[in-house]
Amino acid sequence: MATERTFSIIKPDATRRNLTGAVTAMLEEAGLRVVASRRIQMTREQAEGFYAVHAERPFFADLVGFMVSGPVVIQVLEGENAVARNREVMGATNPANADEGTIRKVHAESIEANTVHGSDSAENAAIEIAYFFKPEEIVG
Ligand code: RTP
Ligand code: MG
Repeated sequence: MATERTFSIIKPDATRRNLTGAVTAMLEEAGLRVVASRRIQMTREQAEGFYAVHAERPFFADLVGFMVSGPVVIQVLEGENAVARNREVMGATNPANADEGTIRKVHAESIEANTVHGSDSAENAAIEIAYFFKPEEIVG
């Protein structure tokens, strides 16, 4: 399996609780390497564009409101099978359904305030990475 990259967001519920390091440690322990990282306050326009695929979903407005409610840490993660490995360590969207030891089981507050985002395919990872990072900001 070749080295792959995925896109991660440490969400506002986690930065608010000072969990950036704790979450990053769990990602690193899962075999992922942080090859780009930046703390930002997302604008409403950025959040709407990022989640455009969910625009018609009933939770869209709440989701955008949540994602701009505080700082986030955007990261590019690199490793073997990085997309799947990251989804595995994140756990299920709803923390009530997440496996023991996953980031969402350990840290998430609710189905919305669920601590992390991770790309769901290699194709989307490339799109999401390019949405926030210039190539020269990623150092593998
Ligand atoms: P993500 O995109 O953040 O990695 O999460 P995911 O793939 O596990 O979940 P997705 O279906 O893509 O949903 C994106 C985010 O929207 C919020 N959500 N709220 N209130 C609700 O029913 C609901 N469902 C989803 C969560 O923050 C979810 O991570
Ligand atoms: Mg998703």
